[in-house]
Amino acid sequence: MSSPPTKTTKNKTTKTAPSRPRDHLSPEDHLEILKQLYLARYFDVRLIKEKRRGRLTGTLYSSHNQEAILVGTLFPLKPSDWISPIHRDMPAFFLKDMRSGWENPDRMGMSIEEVCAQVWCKVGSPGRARDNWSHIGSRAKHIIHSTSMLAGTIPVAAGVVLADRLNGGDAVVLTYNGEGSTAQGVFHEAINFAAVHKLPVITIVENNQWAFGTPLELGCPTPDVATRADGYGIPGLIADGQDVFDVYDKVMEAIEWARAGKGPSIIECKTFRAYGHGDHDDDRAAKYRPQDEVEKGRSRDPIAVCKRYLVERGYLSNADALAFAAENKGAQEAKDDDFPPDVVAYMKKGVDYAIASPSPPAEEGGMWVFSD
Ligand SMILES: Cc1ncc(C[n+]2csc(CCOP(=O)(O)OP(=O)(O)O)c2C)c(N)n1
Ligand SMILES: [Mg+2]
Repeated sequence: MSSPPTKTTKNKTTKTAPSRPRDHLSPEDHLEILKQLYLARYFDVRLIKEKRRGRLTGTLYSSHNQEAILVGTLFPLKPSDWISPIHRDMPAFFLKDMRSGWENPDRMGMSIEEVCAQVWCKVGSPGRARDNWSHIGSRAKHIIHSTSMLAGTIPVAAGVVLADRLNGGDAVVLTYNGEGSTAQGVFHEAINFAAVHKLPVITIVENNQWAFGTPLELGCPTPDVATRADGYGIPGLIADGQDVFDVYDKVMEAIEWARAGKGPSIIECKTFRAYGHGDHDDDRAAKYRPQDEVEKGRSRDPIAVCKRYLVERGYLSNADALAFAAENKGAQEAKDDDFPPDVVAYMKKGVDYAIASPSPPAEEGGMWVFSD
């Protein structure tokens, strides 16, 4: 077997490293990536505010502080590639294939209207009010339906790309998982299967240090989840989950490896869960997590890290970097003025659509459950 592209190593960011995948991105791509970070953050901020106004029911699972993982993993994909998001990844449903145009109805991602209708439990949502969150998918858009069984989507993803390969395709699949899900038996079985059959399954582990109320050291025997890749003979990469371009580089490396027929990879993105497990857990999380740990974990805001890099590279002026200041602000502090107006307007379309949409009729309750 040929050796993996990168051994399991701690992330080392070298400013002058030649020809990293990011170096092939245009200045416009760099600015688009920043814009998408703002959008993912604004989605979260806006929903938290809506919930506090009493306009939403159900639980919100915040991706605050983890946006660089979503944007950095989705940006390198081809439209025909597959994704398999779960509860922490709600913006992934609309961020997928945004490079084909935010407003493009044919792009291979869900519209902001569909995703907001899902959150508001309205007609026009993929789940038609059976859930307010991520239990959705779209075969047409190549988004594998999310389930609540942690790591349970990895074998499904392996099957999807196996079928694609048998049909002559070259699609890869990104599966999203928290570090907690790596303790599941199915995590091992699915990656073992993918490794044996050299399937293009890229397992993203969002290591945010907490699995509900369980800290990393009580769920994982090693601080680096990526080392588990060694047991399957596949690459295990560690990315700085606060740095969208480091995530992008590592995912590109895994995609090239997978498309060349060499098989799966695990990419562990180091990050920190900003809030409680869900908004129902915020008050408890404030008690079970030491305040200094939370402050440290939130101190490298992915928007700030991205902006700093863009300024250093000359893609963003200092004045433009200062124009919007969403970074290092909680949902209550952040105002619409802290975000680019097109980001606010895009989300508003989704929210307005959802609020104006009717609820599904009660008779629909048995749909998809009982056959006629
Ligand atoms: C097999 C299984 N066990 C338990 C649960 C309940 N549960 C839902 S989310 C969660 C914590 C997940 O933590 P992690 O995988 O680290 O993801 P995070 O929420 O931190 O993003 C648990 C225990 C579940 N959904 N599935
Ligand atoms: Mg976690």
